[in-house]
Amino acid sequence: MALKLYAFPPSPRSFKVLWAAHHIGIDYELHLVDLTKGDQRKPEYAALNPNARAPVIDDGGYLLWESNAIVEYFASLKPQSGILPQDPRARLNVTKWMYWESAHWDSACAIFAFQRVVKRLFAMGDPDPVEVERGNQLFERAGKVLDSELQKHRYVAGNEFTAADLSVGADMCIAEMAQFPMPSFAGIRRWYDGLQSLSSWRKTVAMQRPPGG
Ligand SMILES: N[C@@H](CCC(=O)N[C@@H](CS)C(=O)NCC(=O)O)C(=O)O
Repeated sequence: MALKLYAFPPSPRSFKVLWAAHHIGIDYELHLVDLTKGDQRKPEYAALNPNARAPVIDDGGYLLWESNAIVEYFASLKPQSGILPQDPRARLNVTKWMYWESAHWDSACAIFAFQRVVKRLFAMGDPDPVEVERGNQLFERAGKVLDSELQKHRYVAGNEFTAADLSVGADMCIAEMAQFPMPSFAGIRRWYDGLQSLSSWRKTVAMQRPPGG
């Protein structure tokens, strides 16, 4: 039975798990959670994810929500992918970045996503300049940390592509649309150019068009 992946492909957290599945070769059956129609608030969806948010997976009755946990689950299904190192210290270096993504990077990126993409999609008015400025400050603070690492090595957690790149990189799927303020971040730009050249990234981007868009 194919693993069921409930997602809204245009959104970065859904992009993350779709990209991870494509990158390491996880077969899935896509179930669209159309956030523009409020699918996430339907009672049958709440039974899968009580947070009423996407994504969630159902693997033969095993339910898992939180995009970073789903990426870890995929990695455990394909240990040969090498995206989660076996050595505990190397592995925690990857896990650390996934926590960082959830706590700091996602929060900064989400401000631009909401102000510049979601508000337009739902006709909720212009971006709020106070919120955009808060986003600029959070993005600058977190971006500096990421950029300095990416000036030292090729990928987020070292010179190998890992789950940390899938986690932190997925937020970049709306970098242009949401106008992330990153002109000074040469390390992030170089890394992001590399991500965009991956066939797994391009396959996922092709799914991003909003329903009816
Ligand atoms: N921390 C969660 C965040 C999930 C999340 O907020 N998903 C958004 C889309 S990117 C959502 O479903 N929003 C719908 C809503 O808030 O009604 C994860 O990484 O899976």
